[in-house]
Amino acid sequence: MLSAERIPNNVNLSSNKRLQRALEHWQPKYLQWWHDMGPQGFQDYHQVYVRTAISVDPKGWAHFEYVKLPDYRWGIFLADPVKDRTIGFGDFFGQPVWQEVPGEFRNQLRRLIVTQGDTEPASVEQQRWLGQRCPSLYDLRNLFQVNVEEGRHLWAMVYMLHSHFGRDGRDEAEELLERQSGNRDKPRILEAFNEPIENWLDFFMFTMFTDRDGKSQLMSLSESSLDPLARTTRFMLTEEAHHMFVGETGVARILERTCELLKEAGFSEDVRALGGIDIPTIQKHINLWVSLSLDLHGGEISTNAASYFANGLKGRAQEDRYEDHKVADAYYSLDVVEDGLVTAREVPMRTAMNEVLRDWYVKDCQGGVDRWNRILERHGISDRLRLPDRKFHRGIGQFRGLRFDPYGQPVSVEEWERRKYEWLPLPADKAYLLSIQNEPVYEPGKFANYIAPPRRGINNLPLNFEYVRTEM
Ligand code: BYC
Repeated sequence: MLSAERIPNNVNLSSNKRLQRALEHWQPKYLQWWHDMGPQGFQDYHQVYVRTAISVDPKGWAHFEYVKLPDYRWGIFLADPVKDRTIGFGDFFGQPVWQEVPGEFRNQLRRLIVTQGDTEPASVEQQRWLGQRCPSLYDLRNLFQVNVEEGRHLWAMVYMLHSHFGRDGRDEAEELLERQSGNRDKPRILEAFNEPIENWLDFFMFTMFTDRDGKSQLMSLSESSLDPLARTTRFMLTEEAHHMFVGETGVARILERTCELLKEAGFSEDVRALGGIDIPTIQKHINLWVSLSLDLHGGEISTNAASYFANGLKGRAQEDRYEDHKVADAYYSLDVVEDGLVTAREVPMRTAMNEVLRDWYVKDCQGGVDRWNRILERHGISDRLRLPDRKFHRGIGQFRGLRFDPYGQPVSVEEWERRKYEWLPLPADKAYLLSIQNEPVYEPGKFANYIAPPRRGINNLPLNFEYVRTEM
């Protein structure tokens, strides 16, 4: 039987026989998936100092211990209920929230939950080889922390499917383990989750920008009228914060080291000659991961988004900050492409909800880039990093297939072909990054040459703590 000790939870698992039966069937398949598609080379003989959520109060979810990865206790948690919560937006504004899925919204809700759920195992698959190129034990431990929590986020969505969607939900839960990132025949649903993450600059950019889409999507789902979905995503957000910390500080530490190397070389040397990562390469990776993550917000004009909002399924981030929660007759001024030209057009706000969330996302990303630029400024370096324009390198929405430079200026096919590798990582950039990451750094307290140590260790432990140790 599945015990609360094995699966920490606050959903009364021990008295819910139906959920237990569904999970008993699914869990062995999950563990097999984790073994085959999870961190490669660290399943059998390594102990990792990770945080396990054992309850939703701050003490319980920040519980640290050494764990063998396959023995991690993936739990199921909903944030505490809000008393007398009512629907916060859309056509049913003000009515009591739902504890069960209304029949008429079953398909839409299932689709949202499956799309969210699909990203979680996808990211673990994308990152599964990184441990073998890690810049330090501290970073290795952070990678695994992110991985086990993405695994737990999958559990959170599977809990929703098993508890609220019957047979269909159980089938969907199995399919979440069958699609595979980058697989030509059964790929992951959203495009960014099929991109390879081969090096640690990609990983830090992914956790900075793609996990931040996780944040914006989870914030909007945490407004949902389906209360169990709102509560489960609210708790997921607490874990998401650490993932973005890993991304933002990871890039910050690379930048810090790049600045030091530049200074050592009297600002004249190509930083690659000193084994560092040059600023243009960092900018190209920003351009790549931001454009992929902008796509994750869906089309600018979307009847799906309008319907999610109208039906109260998916709101805006921080819905209570808005005055008008029905948004029945508001308009949004959007850049559209007409006859090959970009022009502003007013569209019904409900159809522009993906763009409204994208606005929130871009602003949140900008804050992080500003903090990176302060590092350059502090070192007296005049280069600045920037977010690419929203039209650049888009694969979804109106700008899909059109060509714009990172400043948002249209460019011809010839110019794009000639200059795209000024803006996006070139195969040779990838080869360079792999070359400096070939040798993993497994010695406690040591860091690869291209990255500065962090300011402090995990859970107030020193930097030379053995965050990942080999089992005797
Ligand atoms: N790639 O009306 P449209 C995270 C499809 S990340 C491929 O424009 P909609 C995490 C769309 O499905 C957050 N296809 O879009 C981060 C539709 O298909 P159909 C994940 C795409 O539906 C790091 C068609 O294009 N959570 O948690 O308004 C590590 C037209 O759709 C893409 C969610 O996404 C794409 N990028 O919005 C781990 C929340 N974009 O109907 C985890 C749930 C769109 O023609 N998902 N399409 O077959 C949603 O809210 C919505 O599905 C989307 C799309 C925002 C993704």
